[in-house]
Amino acid sequence: MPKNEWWRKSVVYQIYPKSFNDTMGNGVGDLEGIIEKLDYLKDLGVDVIWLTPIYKSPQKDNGYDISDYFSIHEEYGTMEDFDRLLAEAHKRDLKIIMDIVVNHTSTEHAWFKQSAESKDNEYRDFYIWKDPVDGAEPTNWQSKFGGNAWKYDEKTGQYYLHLFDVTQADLNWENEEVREKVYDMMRYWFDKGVDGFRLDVINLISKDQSFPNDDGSVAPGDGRKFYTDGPRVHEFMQEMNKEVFSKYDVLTVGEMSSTTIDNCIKYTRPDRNELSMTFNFHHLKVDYPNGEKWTAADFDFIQLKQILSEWQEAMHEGGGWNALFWCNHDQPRVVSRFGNDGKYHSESAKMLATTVHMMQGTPYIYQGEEFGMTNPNFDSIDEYRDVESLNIYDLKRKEGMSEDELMAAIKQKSRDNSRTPVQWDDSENAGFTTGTPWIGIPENYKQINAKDATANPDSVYHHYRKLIELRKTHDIITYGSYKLLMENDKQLFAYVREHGDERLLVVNNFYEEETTFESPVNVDGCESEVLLSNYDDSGSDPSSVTLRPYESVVYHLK
Ligand code: TEU
Repeated sequence: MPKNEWWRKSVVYQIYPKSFNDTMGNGVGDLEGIIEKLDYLKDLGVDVIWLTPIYKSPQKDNGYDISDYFSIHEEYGTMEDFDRLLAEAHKRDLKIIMDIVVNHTSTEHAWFKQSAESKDNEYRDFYIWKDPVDGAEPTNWQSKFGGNAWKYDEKTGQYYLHLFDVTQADLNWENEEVREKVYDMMRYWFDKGVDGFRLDVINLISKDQSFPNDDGSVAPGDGRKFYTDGPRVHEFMQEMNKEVFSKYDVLTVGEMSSTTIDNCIKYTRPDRNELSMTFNFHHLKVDYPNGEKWTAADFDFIQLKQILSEWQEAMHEGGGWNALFWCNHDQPRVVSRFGNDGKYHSESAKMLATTVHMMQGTPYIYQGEEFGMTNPNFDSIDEYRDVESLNIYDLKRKEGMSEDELMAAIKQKSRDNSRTPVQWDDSENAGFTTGTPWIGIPENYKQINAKDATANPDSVYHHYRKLIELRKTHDIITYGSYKLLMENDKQLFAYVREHGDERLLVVNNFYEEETTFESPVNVDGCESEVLLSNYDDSGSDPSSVTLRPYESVVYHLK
């Protein structure tokens, strides 16, 4: 039975400030814009707000390239604005967690600028510099955004490592001084009163110090096995916990790239003193055929169920804790991805919400998800802004991929799918800005927007409100065990949660065709009630049910 920390019962709302709400008219969201919407978030019922990076940054990767951890990016406002945001949130009993990016900094960060000055600069060892090998890159590792992960520096004749963009240089965690500086920075934000951190790609900080070439067994120059959940990562997490987290009552969620269940149990089991919970992405690769993201493809439903269920069961068993989510700023919109963003928009958005919110863990809602925002379907590369999409476009075109094939993949997979402005209402620019938005706004804002959704009691928004409320009123959602039912069924995602003498039976039809559910769990003699459904007339007897398009029902059995 997990311990009773507050974050186990919380629901987190993710804000991507750039696209949230603009009050200055410059086409980019800002902190004041967040303050303006705090009451909206309070009404939704969430407990915690996660802000993606708002620090000073050249914005090559929308803030994941930080040039100063102690100041606010000027388009978003000032430190005074931040302090006010924190105070206003706390006044409403809403918590705020910051995004901490310490695998890398921007090459504009003062540490990197010093480091690049000369080989004997006192900051040289803050980053990972290597001599050329046979006149070329030190290893064949590939950057996550395409191309080799090492960049040659003319001035000092060495290469630096960048697992992401060339402007995002990896910090050298072997250097104790780096770690101390990072912990100081973390304490600065906690001393200000923030309630937790989301730690960007934190499982990549420990690199294999022999820096070997990748033999290409997964993909040419993949490299991941030499830095993912690396040799000293748990040691570093325990040190960070001891030096920082243990001194505060906070939520810490690690973003874990290509991780394993065993490692995530280690990161989150309370007695190991590392993190509160982890994000993993295995369930969001079910539309990457053979691991390839840049191909337009359908998703594998059986695999989706299998992966989510494996994590549910193993984390429960191992005493770890999951962050639950479909959406974030790096992923396409879920209703367009695994649902139906046309005729069954509302039914499928609600069904998807129920599927993930009834699982064990802490759910995260990404801005706009709560009323079913969709992918924008931009047709031309000129409409995309994301560094990853733009790099990949150049690279794949050079490799000879056809324009049509590539654009189909980008349309489906681009991170910009989730980065279009929040559609607040049906006025010009969806009420996001009075200026020119930094990225286009999908046409459907006239039908899909927060104003209509809050006014309509049958909306996706109100379904999310109910899900949040259920989590607060039923302990079984937080503590119950999980078991997948009918694992090979091609249409139904059904599972059962169990806690004491209570059970929740969660039955979701993932498709447009009707199907029948014959309960494989014995429900004879049980009292059964419908806790939640996306149709208003679902019957309360789960023994044999015909499920309509995207129908989703939660039965409470006692
Ligand atoms: O993302 C890490 C990460 O590996 C991804 O989800 C990434 O977007 C994907 O692999 C690309 O195919 C985090 C942030 O969430 C992301 O926005 C940043 O760009 C990245 O780290 C670098 O800081």
